[in-house]
Amino acid sequence: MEWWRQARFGMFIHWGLYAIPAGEWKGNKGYGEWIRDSAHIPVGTYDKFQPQWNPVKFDADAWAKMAADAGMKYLVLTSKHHDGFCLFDSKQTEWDVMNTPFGRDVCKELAAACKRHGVRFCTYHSIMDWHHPDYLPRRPWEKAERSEDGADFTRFENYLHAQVTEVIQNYHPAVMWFDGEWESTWNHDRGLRLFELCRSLAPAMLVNNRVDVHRGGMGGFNASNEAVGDFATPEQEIPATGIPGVDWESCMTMNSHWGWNQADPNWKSTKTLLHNLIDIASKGGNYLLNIGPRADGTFPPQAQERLAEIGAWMKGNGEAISGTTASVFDSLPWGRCTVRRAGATTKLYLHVFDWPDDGTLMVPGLGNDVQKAYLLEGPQTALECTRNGANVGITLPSMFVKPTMPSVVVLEVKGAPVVYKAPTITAEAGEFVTSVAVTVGNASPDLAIHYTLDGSEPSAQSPVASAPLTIAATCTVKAITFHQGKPVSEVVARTFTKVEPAPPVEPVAPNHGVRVAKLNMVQWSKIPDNRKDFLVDELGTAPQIQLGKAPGEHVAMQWKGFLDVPQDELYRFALSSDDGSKLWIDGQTVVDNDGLHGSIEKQGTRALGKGLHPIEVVWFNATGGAELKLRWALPGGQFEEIPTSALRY
Ligand code: FHN
Repeated sequence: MEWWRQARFGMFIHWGLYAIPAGEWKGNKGYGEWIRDSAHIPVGTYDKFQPQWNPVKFDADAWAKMAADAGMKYLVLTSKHHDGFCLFDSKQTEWDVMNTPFGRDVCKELAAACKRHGVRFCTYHSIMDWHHPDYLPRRPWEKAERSEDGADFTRFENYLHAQVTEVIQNYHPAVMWFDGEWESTWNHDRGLRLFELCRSLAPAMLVNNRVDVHRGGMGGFNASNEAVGDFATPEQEIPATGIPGVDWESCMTMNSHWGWNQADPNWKSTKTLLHNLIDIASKGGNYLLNIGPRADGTFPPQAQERLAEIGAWMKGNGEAISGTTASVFDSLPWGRCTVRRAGATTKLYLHVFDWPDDGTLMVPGLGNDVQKAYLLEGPQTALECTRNGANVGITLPSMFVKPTMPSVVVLEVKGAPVVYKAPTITAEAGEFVTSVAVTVGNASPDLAIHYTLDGSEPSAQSPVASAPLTIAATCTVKAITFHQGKPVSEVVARTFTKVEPAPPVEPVAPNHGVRVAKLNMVQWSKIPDNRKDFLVDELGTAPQIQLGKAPGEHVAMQWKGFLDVPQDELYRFALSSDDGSKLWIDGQTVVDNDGLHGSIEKQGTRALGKGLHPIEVVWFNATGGAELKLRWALPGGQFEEIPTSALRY
């Protein structure tokens, strides 16, 4: 991952037959790379684009150079998008770029050009395939024309593996960027097999999390611990914060379309694109910025113009992006921060979006003394710094006109950054039956955190937080940050409450397992309260609360029985599903993961007495992926599936 983390910035390229109609079909000009599905173009009609494919102006070196000059360290090309058309020479199909008047291997030429220009070549490969006869499901509007009869998804999976093998072995991409994983036929097991194929063929090659089914929608972060993939993939959005220890990349368009649309006027300004790049880097992520080349093989002029302007900014400021790590500040009113450890020194790159009217840039809560301060671009003239309590003010050069593009001020400090932040008080839950482990922490190692457990205000004389605390009686933890003997944050507080476990019930429940029923879920977007009115069919019993094979679409299920709780404790429950699901224990809602959504996990807790407690789970799937997983954990324990031995009916 190291090269990828250092890169911070890559080029996405969506190119294929869809560039020929350029977004227009029968007078509608709003299409992109989805045109065959969105415009209901029959596959036979769409096939007619193949003999028209002849991008005579395609120049791989020009593309790779534009990426390199813009400061992009890697380039992700669609080897195959959802229409199934391959931009590489595939022995598995004639539906590829070699069977066109162009007759040249785009992936091969671009991979070679990227190597010449120091850009890592990567490939986007769609799992969903609207052309291969064995891919299921069909587009709903073409089921009559393209019967599903004879379609064999396992045969398609073998085709997919064969093509991914071709791409890896012939073009050696640094990243396999999968997509199109959201339909009902793709699942975790298939994702795992594809992930393991990639790992077996190219152990050092990265694979994104869309090889699996847990990215949880456009937010792109894994919503389940079983998910595979090397990085998360938020799309068309930048997460509010980064997540320490989690690698992620935001992919975004330059206008409103991924594939070329000649009528799309919504080109983002270069200032916006730079703000996105800086914002993402300040949160520890990568920015994958998309180009949709035209049918003749050229980049749209608007894209070329923005790439050049980004490149000009990166020429003077790229040091503040490539190779940096996330900001040490929670937020900065005037811009963002990226960080670089350089031996005994740390460089804080302050990206100024809003040039302060009074010419003083205020850096909140910086504990380090500033060794040097200067503007990164230009002569690096020293800037004056003055400390004002916990803050540092930097006197900026007076400007006749405020800069429109971001400016970067560099602060060099000795050692690790020391940022005054309030302590964090974390625990698995705010309630407990016997005890709970509480961690009082902070980001900067140079700071001391003093705390009290009796509700009094912490002071320099209060104990210093080091190891996790074991709380066994209801109490309020209060904590404050000190630096060199002085308080440098506000006091934070959190109360932990000892609770009585819910009493067990005494049913006649001699059997292990649960009862299962089918519910009538027509048009559900969420689980109805009066769910017993929707009971359709008692299906008998099951050993655990889980889905059978290929549960399909437009379906709802209910599992009911008793949970056999081994000891008085506060239990944690994790319920992951696509679409909605809910967990009740003792008739109380413990996890609400309801609604129409991709595979996401929600958690809840309940204090339970040793013995039997009524348990009920309801799940439904409208369309697309189908998934349900219920797990539980004791305090401090790992989540695991609820065994049959703990279920009774
Ligand atoms: O359906 C695709 C879309 O065409 C495009 O490829 C984006 C970019 O990652 N991904 C999917 C939409 O989430």
